[in-house]
Amino acid sequence: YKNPHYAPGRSTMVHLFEWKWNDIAAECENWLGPHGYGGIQVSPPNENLVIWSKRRPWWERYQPMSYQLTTRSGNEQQFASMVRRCNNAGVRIYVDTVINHMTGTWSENVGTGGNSADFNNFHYPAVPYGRNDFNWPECKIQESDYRCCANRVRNCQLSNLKDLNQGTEHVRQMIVGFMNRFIHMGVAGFRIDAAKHMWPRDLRVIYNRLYNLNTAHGFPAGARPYIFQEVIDLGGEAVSRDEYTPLAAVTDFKFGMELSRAFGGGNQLRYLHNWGPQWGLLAHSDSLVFIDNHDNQRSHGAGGNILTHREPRPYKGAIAFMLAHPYGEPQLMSSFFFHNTEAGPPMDNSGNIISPSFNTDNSCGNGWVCEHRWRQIAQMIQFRNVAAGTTFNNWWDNGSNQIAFCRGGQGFVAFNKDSWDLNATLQTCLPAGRYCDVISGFKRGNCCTGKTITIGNDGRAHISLGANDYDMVIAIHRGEQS
Ligand code: LM2
Ligand code: CA
Repeated sequence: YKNPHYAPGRSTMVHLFEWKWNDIAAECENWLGPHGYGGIQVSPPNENLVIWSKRRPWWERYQPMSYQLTTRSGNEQQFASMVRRCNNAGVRIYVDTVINHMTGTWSENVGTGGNSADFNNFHYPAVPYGRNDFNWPECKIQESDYRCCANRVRNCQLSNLKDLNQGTEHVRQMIVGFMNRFIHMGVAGFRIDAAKHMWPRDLRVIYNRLYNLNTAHGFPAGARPYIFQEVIDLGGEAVSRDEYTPLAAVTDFKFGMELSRAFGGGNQLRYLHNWGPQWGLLAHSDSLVFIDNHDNQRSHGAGGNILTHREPRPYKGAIAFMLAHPYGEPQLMSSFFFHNTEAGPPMDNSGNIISPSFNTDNSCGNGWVCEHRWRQIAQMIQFRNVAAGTTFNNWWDNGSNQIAFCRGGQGFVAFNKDSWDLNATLQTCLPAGRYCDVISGFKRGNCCTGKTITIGNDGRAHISLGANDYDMVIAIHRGEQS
């Protein structure tokens, strides 16, 4: 369950938060496929409660009404067509799977597929679920439970959402059936929402009943789905991430917290020389890593001081470090702009999501940030793909915030977060030649629109990275030589 099964030569998953299925299919063909992306995390595809009383917040999608596949992102047929088109473009789909709970109690009770529920009686006829499928008697998770009481974290309600009992056979069957429909349609795996709030022993039963990935969609015979479990563990809680790593991969929230601290200014970059498990991060093969996610970029979930698109310079630095460094299975966030942390995606007056538009410089419009299209981010995907399987070597630092490292003869990066220029001749692991920096520009024909870096016969290169340069990074690799 720890292999994302990316197509050969690809890496990195992007979370296209609240995108519509048809738009994702087009994005696979037009952008993600051609730029070497490995996969996409999509928003929950199953019917959710429509919450007009809060002006259709993004979080209504974490309130399941049924397992019918009708949401603001599209219907089942559009979902299936997206999976087919993305797989054809070499890009895998991973489903955000909300199986810990059903909707909370609201004054409104109609879902995106037209179904409704009788909250007081725990009755969700469109699944169907009834009273016996939920943990009973009802209790609500209190802040103090996280320190003391694993039992309550698993069996009480998270944010008042009706808590399913995954220990019962009926609930297991409904969840397994729901997930297997996706595997049949050709998805490559799942994000398990709120995994911390479910018992590992129940999740194990569910995972073991899943089909192998569909060979008709290009997966090897016998491949198990990639599963990454959302467990927020910054230490000191009754539930630990270590209970989940024996099952499948786990989201590592320390990763983004530490890199945000380093690139945001709270810690010196030179300390990153031993980045990885020595920083208290998960073992490489267990971890799904990211800088920000849809929760913490708006202070939900783990919250905290996390870099996002709102602070583009340090954010691009942190992302470049994540993608250049071999540690972890990286995920990118692709956002919509918001002022209010509850606000849903760009929508019209009827609540329909408005598609992104695309500008001639490849950026997005209509309220979409599209971090995955930023040149400095998209071109680092190719860096990661070219450097795949190589070692981490030639670490250099100046004793504070200027650092550099090389990737086994394939790529080299340097960062300058100091308030003075970096001007140094550094040893790289690359063959002699002229390389085009993929951060400051791109290669057009034989010409480089950004900085060109020349590596001599001794493997050394003069690196200059001004304190006031537009970006704090230089990255070169063997795929962009001139
Ligand atoms: C997650 N991971 O474990 C998601 O990443 C996170 O986005 C979800 O919370 C959460 N679990 C449940 O799936 C979000 C959001 C909450 C929101 C819930 C449910 O962060 O604020 O709770 O989705 O929509 C909302 C209200 C809350 C209310 C609750 C129940 O904010 O005040 O509780 O709905 O109706 C009374
Ligand atoms: Ca639970």
